[in-house]
Amino acid sequence: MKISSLQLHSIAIADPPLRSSYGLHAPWALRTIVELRTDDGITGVSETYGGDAPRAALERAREHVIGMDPFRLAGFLQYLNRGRTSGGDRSQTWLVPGENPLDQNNRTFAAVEIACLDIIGKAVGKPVCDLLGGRVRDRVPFSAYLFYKHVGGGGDGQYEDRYGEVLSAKTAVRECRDMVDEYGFKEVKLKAGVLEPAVEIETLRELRAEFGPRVPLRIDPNCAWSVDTSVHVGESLREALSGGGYLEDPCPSLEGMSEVRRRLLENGIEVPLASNVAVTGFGDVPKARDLQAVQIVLSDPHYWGGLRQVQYLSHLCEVLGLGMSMHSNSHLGVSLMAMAHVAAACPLLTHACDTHYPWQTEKDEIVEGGRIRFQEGAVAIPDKPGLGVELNRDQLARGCERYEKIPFRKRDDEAEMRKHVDPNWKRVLPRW
Ligand code: GKR
Ligand code: MG
Repeated sequence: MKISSLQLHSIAIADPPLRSSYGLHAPWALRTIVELRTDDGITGVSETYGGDAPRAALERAREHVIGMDPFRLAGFLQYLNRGRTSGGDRSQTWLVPGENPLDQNNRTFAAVEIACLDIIGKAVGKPVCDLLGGRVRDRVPFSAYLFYKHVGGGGDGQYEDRYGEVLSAKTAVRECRDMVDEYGFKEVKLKAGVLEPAVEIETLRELRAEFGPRVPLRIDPNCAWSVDTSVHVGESLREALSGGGYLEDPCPSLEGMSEVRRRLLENGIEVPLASNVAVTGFGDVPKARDLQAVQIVLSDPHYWGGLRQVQYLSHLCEVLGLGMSMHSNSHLGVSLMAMAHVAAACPLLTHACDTHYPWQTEKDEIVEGGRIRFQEGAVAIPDKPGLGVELNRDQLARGCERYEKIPFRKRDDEAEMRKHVDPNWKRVLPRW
């Protein structure tokens, strides 16, 4: 079997004005849908970061991908990394996920690997998770991912603004209630680093009061806090984060997080620290462990180099005595299914995975049959071969049309913040 065609579909999907310490989400999020076809007529798909740079990197790989046997993937990673020197800052401290050029090979490989696994699954009649050694769970738990936001549903103004403005503790609790009632999530994450720490502390406490100790909470300011502020927040949230919660990337650098952890432990506070900003590759994991900077590593097939790499990461975390969960970015159903398949096949998955999926809408979904359903906060692994999804051609074409109409080709939350909220806004770390 050989790959005979590679098609790239750049799409735009409506995204509400969500806030984070990176800035503001643009009205459209960009994604690339990768479609591979084999000489015997099997098609495989994947979804990855959007815009010019990821597409150009996939274009550069075309020469190697065409003619490649989809079963022979290891050589492709070698090919991408030929002549590459290690080093450089691959963290997501300063660049939003998907924008660090040093990580592009992993992202390119992941996009091709996932589409190849979809092909292989269809060829042998097995779901992708069962190609990865087999599932250890049939249903993959995801968490409610709360954002502070401005009014608006994103896109061209024709999208429903389901949650309205959320810039206070009270409105965040309302947002959470709505999401939990609709999707049945059993864990909750708050994207923080947006409002004064006192308001974000209040938000977590109110969430705890509303949902009780059986719903673990996590808070992620994407490095917006100094070490002192992180320690203060950790102390203030001792109770709210107990019982399976965590503090995610409170401040920049592994060294900073190590100090936060040490000072919290000295005060008898056990809250674990998680990271997707400082730990983005295998080389970071032993250091994070040795410094006791990170107790939970956030995987993500899109930039850790695909599904198998996430499985290796799960194993490594287990060996090193760390926990593992999964990071996300704005995405549609193809990504959701790739995340679900690999999470189903990871023996170690200590916390529900993140997902931005509730922030996107049926109107933009490109998989046949509409949006993937959550049952009790989990995605069930379908019995179909491969990823278990097919592309809806009309919806895909609409996504491509939207992409052609919009004026930007990369995610730039800082620029959006300056355009819509504060003309002088800059990403300052730590902000508080
Ligand atoms: O969507 O604004 C966002 C998030 O801040 C996202 O880009 C982060 O990568 O979800 C992410 C995280 O956990 O850091
Ligand atoms: Mg994070």
